[in-house]
Amino acid sequence: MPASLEATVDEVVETVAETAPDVRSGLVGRRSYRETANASGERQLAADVHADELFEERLGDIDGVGEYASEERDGVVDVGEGLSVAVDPLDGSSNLKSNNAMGTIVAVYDADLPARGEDLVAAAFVLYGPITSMTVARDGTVTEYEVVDGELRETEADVTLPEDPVVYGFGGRVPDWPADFETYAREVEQELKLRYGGAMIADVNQVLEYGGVFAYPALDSAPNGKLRLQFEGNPIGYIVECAGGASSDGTQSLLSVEPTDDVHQRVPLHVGNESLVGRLEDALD
Ligand code: FBP
Repeated sequence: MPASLEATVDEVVETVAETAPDVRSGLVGRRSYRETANASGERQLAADVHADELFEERLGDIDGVGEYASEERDGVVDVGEGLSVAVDPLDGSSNLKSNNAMGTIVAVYDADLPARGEDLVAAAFVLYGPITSMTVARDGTVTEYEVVDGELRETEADVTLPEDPVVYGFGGRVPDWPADFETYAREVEQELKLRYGGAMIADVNQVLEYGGVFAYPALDSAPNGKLRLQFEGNPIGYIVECAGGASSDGTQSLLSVEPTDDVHQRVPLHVGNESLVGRLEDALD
């Protein structure tokens, strides 16, 4: 990557780390739903909107960032010239009511939005758990940090999925799973331990830590699943692949999925150890 792009990515990563404590402290008192829905028709919490405003203002201000898009707003915002940043400001925000983990996901594309996963130059997520951590994928490697007073302290230099998988988590109601996915799920549940918390970032971080598979699959009622390609599928696929795992929409890597002109396009999402994702693709054949 040219040095100027590297410098912009550095600034995006630092800005997300600096903003994470403000997002976290801003959760207090913002647990109620607003009258409005987001672009995908989902109810918005005051916390979703607040986090989106913080990221738009700060990431949009970076020289070298040209576009900003977020799950919480309809269109792509033109903020200058350069890389495109797509953000899920509060992933799993329905967990706020029950005071459980949530995350922020950031995708940095060297292309206009909506972009292909193959155009990503970096992706990262913040996990608001008992501690705030940030996991950053770039140049083919994944690094985990703790965020302390808005600064990054490295905790793991080369995050790699363990070879022996331990955990799985699958979203959607079981009666809504297509029969072939259910057959696969029944096999996996004989082998691994269930870990499903309702925030993808927290569930995927368990897969990065312990090995396994996370999926929000195609549903009978929603053939493209629930999660969004630009804000969730691409960055999470990129991070898991950089950590030595695999990603799939059911037939191909998430990074190869052709974007439509809808920045809120949904995609069935499956990530984890290569063997488990390979078996999933065989099962869905
Ligand atoms: P939001 O980005 O709107 O929070 O939706 C995404 C998400 O919360 C994921 O983090 C999670 O995996 C999934 O939806 C949970 O959905 P469900 O409530 O159907 O289990």
